[in-house]
Amino acid sequence: MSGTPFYGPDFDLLSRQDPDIAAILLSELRRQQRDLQLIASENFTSRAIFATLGSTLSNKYAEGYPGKRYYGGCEEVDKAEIIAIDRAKSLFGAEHANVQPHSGASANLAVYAAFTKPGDTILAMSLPHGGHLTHGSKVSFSGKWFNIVSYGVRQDNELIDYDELRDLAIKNQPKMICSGATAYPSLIDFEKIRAICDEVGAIMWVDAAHFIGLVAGKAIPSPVPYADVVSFTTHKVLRGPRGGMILSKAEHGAAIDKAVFPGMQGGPIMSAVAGKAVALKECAQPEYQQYAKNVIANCQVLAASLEAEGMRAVSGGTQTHLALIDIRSTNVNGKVADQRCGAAGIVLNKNAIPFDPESPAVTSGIRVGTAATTTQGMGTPEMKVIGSLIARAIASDDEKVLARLRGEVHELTARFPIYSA
Ligand code: DSN
Repeated sequence: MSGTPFYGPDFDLLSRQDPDIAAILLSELRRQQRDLQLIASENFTSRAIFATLGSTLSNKYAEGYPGKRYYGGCEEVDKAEIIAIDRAKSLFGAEHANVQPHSGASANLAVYAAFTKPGDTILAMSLPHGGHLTHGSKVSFSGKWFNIVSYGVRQDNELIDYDELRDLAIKNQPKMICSGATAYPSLIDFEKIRAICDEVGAIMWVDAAHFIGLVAGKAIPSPVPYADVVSFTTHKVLRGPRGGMILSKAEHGAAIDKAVFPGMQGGPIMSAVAGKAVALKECAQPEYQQYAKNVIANCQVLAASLEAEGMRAVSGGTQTHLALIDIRSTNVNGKVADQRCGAAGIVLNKNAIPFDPESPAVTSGIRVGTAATTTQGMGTPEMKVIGSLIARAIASDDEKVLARLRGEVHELTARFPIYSA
C-alpha cells in the first residue's frame, strides 16, 4: 500500500506492520476528502494538532496537575498543560480552566461530581427538544443518578421557554441549572438564565460543547461571564483534538480539579492536552474569528436553501453553526433521508425535531452543520448547491440517481481539498 503525502513516511511503516489498520486509515482519509461532511459536531483539525496527537506525549503518565504529579518525568508535559490552561483562561476570559477531561461526557460527569450529590435535583433541557444524553436522559448516568427535571422549547416559536424554565426552577428548587444543547439552532439568553439561577440559588452550568468555537471566534456572546461553570468539547467548531475542557469561577476551581482527578479520571491524555493548547492558539488568530463568522453565514444560507426547497428550518433559521430541518413536507422521514443522503455522499444525521411525532430512531428531521465545509473553504455559493443536493437526494429512492449525485458531490469537494500534499 502506498503512502500519502498527508500521512507521511510513518504511514509506510504502518502499512508494512499492520496493513489492515493502514487500509482503514487510508479509506477514512479518502471518505473525509470526497464526501460532504455536514455532521454539526465534526470538523477537520489542523495538521499541527495531528502532529501533537501522534507524539511522544502520548506515552506519558501524569496523574495530578502541573507541579503536583504522582509520577516523575513530568517536566515537559507540565509545561504543555500550563500553556493550555493559560491560553484557555486568556481566550475565554475565565478565572479557572481544567484541560484534562477526555471528552464532553467526562467533563459533564466531573461537573455533576463537583457540585452535586446523587439524588439532587437538576434542571436541564430535554433531549427530544435538543438537549444531550448527559443532561438527564434515562439511559445515561445523569438520568439514573439524579432527579432531572426537563425544560423545553415553546411549540409556537421553537425557542427555549424561559417562563417554563423559571416556573420549573421555582417549583423544584434545583441544585444546578444546565443550559446548552446539541440540536438548538438559536442563541441562549445566558443573562436570563443567570437571573433564574440567582432567584433559586442554583449553580449555573453551561454545556457549551456545540457553540464554544463560535464564542472563541467572538461570533456569538459568551456564557463565561454569567456561568459558574462551562463545560465543552474541543473538537467541534473549536477544531481542536477530541477532548473536553471545563472553565469556572476561581472559587469553584479546586472542586472542579478534584472532580476531574482523582474523582472521575486517572492519567490525562497529555498528547490531547498539548493538542488543546495548539487549538487554543489557533483560535486566538484573526483568521479563526473570520472562520467562526463564516460558519454562521454559511449555515444561514444552507438553511435558507433547504427552505427554498420546501423544507422548514426549526425556529425559523439559525444563529449558529447548525440548522435543524423539519422534512415532513418531503414525505420522507429522517432515517430514510439520512440513508439517501449517505448514498449520495452527503454525511449528516437524522434528528428529532421539537414535538416530533416520530420515534427517536426514525425522526422527522435532519441536522446539518457547516463547521467542516467552512474549514474546507466553502462559502455561501457552495451552501446553495449543497441545499439543492440534499433536496435531490432526499427525493430519490433510485440507486442510480443517488450514485450520480455522489459524483456531483465529489466534483464539489474536489474543488476544496483537505489534507492534500
Ligand atoms: N455527539 C455530539 C453531537 O453530535 O452533537 C454530542 O455529544
